[in-house]
Amino acid sequence: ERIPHGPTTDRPVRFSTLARDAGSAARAGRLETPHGAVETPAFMPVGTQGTVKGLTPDQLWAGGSRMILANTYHLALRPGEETVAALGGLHRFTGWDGPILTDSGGFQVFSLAQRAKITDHGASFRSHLDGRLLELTPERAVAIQEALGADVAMCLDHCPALPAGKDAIARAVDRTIAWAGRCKAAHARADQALFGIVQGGAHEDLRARCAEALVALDFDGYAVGGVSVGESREEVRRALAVSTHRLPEDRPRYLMGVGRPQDLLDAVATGIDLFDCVMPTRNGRNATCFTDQGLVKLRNAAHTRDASPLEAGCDCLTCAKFSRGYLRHLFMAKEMLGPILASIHNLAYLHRLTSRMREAIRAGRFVQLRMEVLEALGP
Ligand code: PRF
Ligand code: ZN
Repeated sequence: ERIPHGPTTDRPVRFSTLARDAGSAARAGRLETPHGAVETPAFMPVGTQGTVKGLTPDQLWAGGSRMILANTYHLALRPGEETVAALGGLHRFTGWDGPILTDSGGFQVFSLAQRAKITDHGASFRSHLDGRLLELTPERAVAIQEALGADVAMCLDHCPALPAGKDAIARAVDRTIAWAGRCKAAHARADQALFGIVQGGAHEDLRARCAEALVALDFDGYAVGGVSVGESREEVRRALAVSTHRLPEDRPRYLMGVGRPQDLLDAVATGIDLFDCVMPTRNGRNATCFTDQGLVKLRNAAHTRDASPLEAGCDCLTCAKFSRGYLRHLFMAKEMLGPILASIHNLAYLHRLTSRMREAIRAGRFVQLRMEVLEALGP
């Protein structure tokens, strides 16, 4: 029998806290996986189809990425998890031999699939690619993720579409808890971690109930889901605080699908360690770039003859070599290098932000850093 909250040394991923902030719940830590270690807080770029759009693994690494995310839903539909397994698993297949996390597919079923139907058994839906009728159960989500072979797999969860009444969110919480138990029972891969996902919307009692039930199941780490799906910033903050507060200190905490710089600062203050989001790469493809002064839109005519870099002091490839005027030209001429260079900068920006947070936590000045950066960024 397993000892609840036992030492993390016998786990496929190990988490240790290196420093704690005095003025908030922020912590700096280290996540060790079978494919290397990650300093936390850390941001994971999204490689939905087994590629972070437009960037090679070498470019990702050079820009500061240390762990990436891939999607069970997309890879199970195409090329199929058996094909990925036959080609050596996700690390060999993608050429990224650092840590990888796979999302379970539940969230994508609801956002992408057609006519998704959910029962206690699982989710059934039609593929958004060819209309095939498919079913994703907790057992199937685990089997696909075991075949893909990421370092971290996620439980199948139910993130209800908003707006939803409290009773609907309560039912989604019950289902998420039951599915987490089935995922845990089905999961057998010793070199892969399994994280539970806390749902419960903006309701403190539901978040608390979900977190407590998942903690009793003793996962390798915990995610906060159902956040940033259309709620107010205040609701996000409250949902986060109650969720993280109930999660064990000695396990990693991951906030799913959140990537705005302001939100990262808020979430780290509540004790979150990991993030993922399509925002840096999606914004990059849209000529929208993060800077400490807020978003810069590269298509703006003001940049036509601007010889300065996207962001002064940024050490990314884009800012080292190219002017705003050149970047604007690439977007106006629809050249593929534009989205690539903008994505490189946006990822480097978020990695630098997490690196500044790690340093500030270690130096006991996280609260000060958060205030300074939020003030410059604006709301
Ligand atoms: N559940 C899962 N993946 C997710 C989410 C969730 O709630 C979110 C919500 N922000 C993003 N990705 N499984
Ligand atoms: Zn840059």
